[in-house]
Amino acid sequence: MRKTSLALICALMAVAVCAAAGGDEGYQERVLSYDTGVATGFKQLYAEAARVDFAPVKEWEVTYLTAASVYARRYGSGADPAKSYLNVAVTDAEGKVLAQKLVPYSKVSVEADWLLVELPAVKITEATSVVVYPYARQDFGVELGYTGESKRQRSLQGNPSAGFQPVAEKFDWMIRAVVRNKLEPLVFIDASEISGINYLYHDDGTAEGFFTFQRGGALVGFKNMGYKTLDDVFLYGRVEGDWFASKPTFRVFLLDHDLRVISSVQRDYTILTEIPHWTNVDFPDQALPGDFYILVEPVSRPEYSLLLGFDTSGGKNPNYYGTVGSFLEWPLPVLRENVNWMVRVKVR
Ligand SMILES: [Ca+2]
Repeated sequence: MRKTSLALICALMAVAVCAAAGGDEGYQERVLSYDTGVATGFKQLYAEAARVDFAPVKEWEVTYLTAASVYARRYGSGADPAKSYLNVAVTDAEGKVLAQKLVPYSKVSVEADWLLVELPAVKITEATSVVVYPYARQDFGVELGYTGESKRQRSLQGNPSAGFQPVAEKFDWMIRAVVRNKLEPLVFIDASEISGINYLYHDDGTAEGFFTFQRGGALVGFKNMGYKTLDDVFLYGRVEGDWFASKPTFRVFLLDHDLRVISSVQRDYTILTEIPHWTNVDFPDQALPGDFYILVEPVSRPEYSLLLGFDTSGGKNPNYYGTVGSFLEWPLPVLRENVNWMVRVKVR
């Protein structure tokens, strides 16, 4: 009896783990490392670099490397530590540099410590290396910490011309990779910050769904009520697919009451992320006509898409699907009367 219930609990736990690992995974961040965290020694590298190879996180759909962490200490004197640099790079298996940063020696403590080096985010799909070139000298430099004896050699030493070899002493460099499964929004705009006076909108601030289009876009009508100027358009959405590598763009239009273009702005998908959030598109000092429309054309493709949020609190607002000059047939499974595109404008 006891055995049965234990087995049942285990089975339930397995199901729970599977559900957690499923497609709609939440935001996660990890630090990948092989070292034990306690330095057993330091090594000075003159014309060579220290390299550690990392693999993408298996359970994640996508792995982004966003920073490296290096345990190091500065020694010696004879040069200005603000004008000497170590080079921290991320490279692919062929040694091609994917991201890089020069870090002044002055950022490295004389006492040994972890140095966090933030890097331009890199999507890693195969073994990827973090490479640290200290450019040290005997009398002045930065030396790198290492730990214990390693059973699996992922620490290497060398340079691009001579090649990299596993470290002869079989230790692990104290070099770590900071990874995440999604790119976080840089700025969070709360719906309450874009509500009230000077903001026109039909949505209630929470998305009940998302939709995207390869042609045409979300069209929202606004009654002017005496405002003269448009400052910003805010939209709530997210991006998915191969947007990070392909660097697609989309367009936001200001249209007059006859759907003629007054102005338009093009933006990169990168102003959104895989986590839905509000982002703003600047229309600096744009004179407004009477009533107007905002059109957001996501220009999605099979390999990537920009999904725009919609709210279904309803209320017969002027929300449409269309393009410059025309309304198009409503493509959503949800009734048009119930949809409010999450598109807001700041006016004055
Ligand atoms: Ca809602």
